[in-house]
Amino acid sequence: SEPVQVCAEVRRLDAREPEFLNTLEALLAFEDTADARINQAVTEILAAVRNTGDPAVIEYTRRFDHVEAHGMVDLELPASALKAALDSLSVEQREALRIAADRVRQYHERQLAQSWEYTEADGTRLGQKVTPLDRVGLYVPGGRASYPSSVLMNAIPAKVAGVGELIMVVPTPRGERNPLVLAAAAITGVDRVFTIGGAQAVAALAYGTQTIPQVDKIVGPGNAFVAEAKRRVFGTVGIDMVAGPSEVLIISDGSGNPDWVAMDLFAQAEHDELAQSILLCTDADFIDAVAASIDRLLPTMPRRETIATSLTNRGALIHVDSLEQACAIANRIAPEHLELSLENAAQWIDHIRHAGAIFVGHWSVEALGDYCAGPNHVLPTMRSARFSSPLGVYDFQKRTSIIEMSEAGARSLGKVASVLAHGEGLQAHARSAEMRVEGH
Ligand code: HSO
Ligand code: ZN
Repeated sequence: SEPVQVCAEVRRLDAREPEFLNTLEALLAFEDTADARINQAVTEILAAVRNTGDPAVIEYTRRFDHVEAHGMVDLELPASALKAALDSLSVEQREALRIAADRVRQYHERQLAQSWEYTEADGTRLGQKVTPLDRVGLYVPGGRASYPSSVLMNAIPAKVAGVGELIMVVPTPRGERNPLVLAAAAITGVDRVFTIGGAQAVAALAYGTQTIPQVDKIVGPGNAFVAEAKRRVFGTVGIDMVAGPSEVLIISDGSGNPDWVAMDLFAQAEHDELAQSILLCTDADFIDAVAASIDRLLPTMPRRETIATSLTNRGALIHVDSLEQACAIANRIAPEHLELSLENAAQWIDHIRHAGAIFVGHWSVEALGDYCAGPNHVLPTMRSARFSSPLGVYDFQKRTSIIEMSEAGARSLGKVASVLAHGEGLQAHARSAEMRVEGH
């Protein structure tokens, strides 16, 4: 598209300034606003779908997506429609989806946890049994943020885990379908697809309707209504994380090409006006070069308005003293994506404790990770990398403890349990343990 004058006033900061940490905190702060209007709407939708099921889903789909359905059959896509979507792609697109899917599958197969058990000297056996979830719902947004790559990233770990049935929901506003999304569903073996969305789709999956089976967990990104609905049904079903805007932090030692760095910052910023792209660099001249690259390249980007808003409001180019200082700041930020744009990048991995994904060296760009490197692109945002992990096979598996006491084991441990039970004032606990000690 035509170059147009837009510019991003990306703030320049210096980590040596006394106020720096406060400035950084203010920059990272993000209010996850669940406003009253959204709360109210979600409350109504959840109740209506819970009470009447299919008719409520059909009515909300008419109202919000402008799709007329006479019954739920009109809102379910048959396997033939998914197959047709796959066939409608160019050879190049189909191949790209296949290669990406294969690489993501290979990576995730290594995450499969196995059941284990061990036997003690007296014959007592203890173990942990791992089972996949029975049924999972995958939410896929419609419109601008409808990413086929996210279908791969959510569906593949579920399938690798052995989830019994994977049900996808995707709104099709005014009947408009995204063939790449449906093709990704076909490739990954999604079992059923309903063309519904919003809080009504989350409610249908969480409570079940006459047609839509109740699931055990709901995963996938969505707008504010979807996020709020997921929060509210949590407990009835499991959910993945409620993700914030996407973030990238790049650590540079001034090596490499400033255009690459600028474009990597853009790649995050083009997702969303609230997305966050930050550069930490030890070399002031290189920061100038990146700023010049931003000015030159921004007008050529189709999403320049979004990029400019994101970079201006939430971006920063930060001069740091040393790579040690950069790593300390990175650990404080706990970014979703961290690029180590460094000469000897691998030797800095050990300095990073908190990040969703670390991209090591100039060739390891986030865009490859977003689509096809293999690891998951659903990553902890809003500093939650301090305590959580990328989406993985483990999110679709659960664990059950197995306790098989031998007689000798029960007789001896019964005494231990009895003492502790008395200490807690729980006589029935104590007696039931003592009965095993006595053996009659
Ligand atoms: N960067 C996004 C994932 C994505 N990018 C999807 C392109 N498509 C969050 O990690
Ligand atoms: Zn991305």
